[in-house]
Amino acid sequence: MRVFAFFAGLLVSAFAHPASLDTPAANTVTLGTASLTQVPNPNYRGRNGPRALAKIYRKYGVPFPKDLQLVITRLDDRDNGSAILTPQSNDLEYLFPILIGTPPQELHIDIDTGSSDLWVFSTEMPKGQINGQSTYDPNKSTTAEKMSGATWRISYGDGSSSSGVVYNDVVEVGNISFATQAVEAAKKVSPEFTNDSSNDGVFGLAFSGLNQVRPEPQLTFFDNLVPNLNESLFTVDLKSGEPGRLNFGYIDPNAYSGSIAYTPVNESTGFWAFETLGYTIGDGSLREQSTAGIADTGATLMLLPQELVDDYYSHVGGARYDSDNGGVTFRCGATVPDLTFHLAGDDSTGNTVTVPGDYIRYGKVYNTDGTESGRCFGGLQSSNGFGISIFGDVFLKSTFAVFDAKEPRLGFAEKAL
Ligand SMILES: *[C@@H]1O[C@H](CO)[C@@H](O)[C@H](O)[C@H]1NC(C)=O
Ligand SMILES: *[C@@H]1O[C@H](CO)[C@@H](O)[C@H](O)[C@H]1NC(C)=O
Ligand SMILES: *[C@@H]1O[C@H](CO)[C@@H](O)[C@H](O)[C@H]1NC(C)=O
Ligand SMILES: *[C@@H]1O[C@H](CO)[C@@H](O)[C@H](O)[C@H]1NC(C)=O
Ligand SMILES: *[C@@H]1O[C@H](CO)[C@@H](O)[C@H](O)[C@H]1NC(C)=O
Ligand SMILES: CC(=O)N[C@H]1CO[C@H](CO)[C@@H](O)[C@@H]1O
Repeated sequence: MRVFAFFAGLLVSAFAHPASLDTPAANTVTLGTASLTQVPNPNYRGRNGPRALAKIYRKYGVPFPKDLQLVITRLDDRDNGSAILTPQSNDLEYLFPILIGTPPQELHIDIDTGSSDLWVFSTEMPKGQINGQSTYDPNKSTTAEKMSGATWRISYGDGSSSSGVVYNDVVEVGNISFATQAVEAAKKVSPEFTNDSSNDGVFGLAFSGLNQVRPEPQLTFFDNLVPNLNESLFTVDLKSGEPGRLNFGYIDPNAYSGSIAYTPVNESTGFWAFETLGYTIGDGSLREQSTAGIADTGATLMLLPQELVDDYYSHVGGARYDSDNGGVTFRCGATVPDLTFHLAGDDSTGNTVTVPGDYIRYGKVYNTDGTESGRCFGGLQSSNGFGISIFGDVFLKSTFAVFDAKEPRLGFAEKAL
């Protein structure tokens, strides 16, 4: 049995309001809702397609194909984890600030709808694994309580893992807080987290069934909040080149235009799994081909079935699988069509999400000697080996997304201009 006292544990600011100053005045928020705006990641080293792809393989426990392994080894040898790429304009990365403990300690984390653990860099870790990240220090929080006997471990596809112990502590996210949230303090993180010097942890927002705390799995921050949220949902509004926003408990009418089209979610795997019915490339005709996928803010790219990937890139001049980079690349100057997904759950024809071609022109790739190649890595790659498609940030930046835990269902709408 869980030891949480859901209601007793909840501290809700009486007049919580969105943190951002550019919020329209009409957007008045009451008890049981919260809003959090991203902040820029100052240490972002620029887009790296092969590394972004490798990160998704690691996360889903899928072994690297040989080409990808070779390119990652080559990149590690060459740039030694240090800056080499010059970030392109419009190529910025953002993180969410969260507060843990009393007095509050601020950490900058990735929100991840593809996992269910809230884990952070901590003072339990050896110094050598910390590389500029902020750490959670339970000794400096008067409300931290170690959860006796509880441990966690997350294993990745390359054989590495992160693991640690668990504290119950106050967690505040955008003016809403929960007093006894399970905060998973790392004792050890895998090297790619150490290398990512400004990301202090991961904030899981998939279903709690995937939580990795043992012996007793813990609830996500969102599941802890649900009894006291005005509506049992959160919305994700990621943007390209500007800060995105995460809202709990309400749908901001100013954040989208038109209507929200809902599609059912199968939560049995613990993921926000849904299905698309077909797709359209540019202004072509509808191809009816259903695709089962996961809405995952913690994955940068979009991974789809090989046939769809091949079909799509047959419309991009010079696109080809590029063994030197472990994925599809094309000339950066090529015309890249939009890709529109048609979704289940609504008989109206308006139930679509369009990913702009520009988002599929993900980032420059380099020759093996480090010089510019003039080619770009595709934001769309094959999901071979995954068994399911991954609708990552390339997709989610294209839409206003509602993660509704009640049905459960996902809603998509056009972003407000
Ligand atoms: C990597 O770079 C750091 C400093 O930039 C240096 O101290 C270290 O020795 C290098 N490691 C390798 C394996 O080249
Ligand atoms: C907290 O303080 C105690 C006593 O100084 C120390 O043994 C322990 O390692 C500290 N824990 C952390 C997480 O820093
Ligand atoms: C992290 O950086 C180090 C050097 O700083 C490098 O040797 C290592 O391979 C990198 N690891 C990952 C997973 O990026
Ligand atoms: C609370 O939810 C109801 C629908 O369940 C909605 O009508 C109302 O506007 C919501 N209030 C706020 C403050 O979002
Ligand atoms: C939900 O997913 C599970 C596991 O993949 C599958 O067995 C089940 O049939 C699915 N349910 C529906 C209604 O699609
Ligand atoms: C009312 C309230 O608690 N406002 C706070 C909301 O959060 C921001 C930063 O996250 C604070 O600056 C506000 O004071």
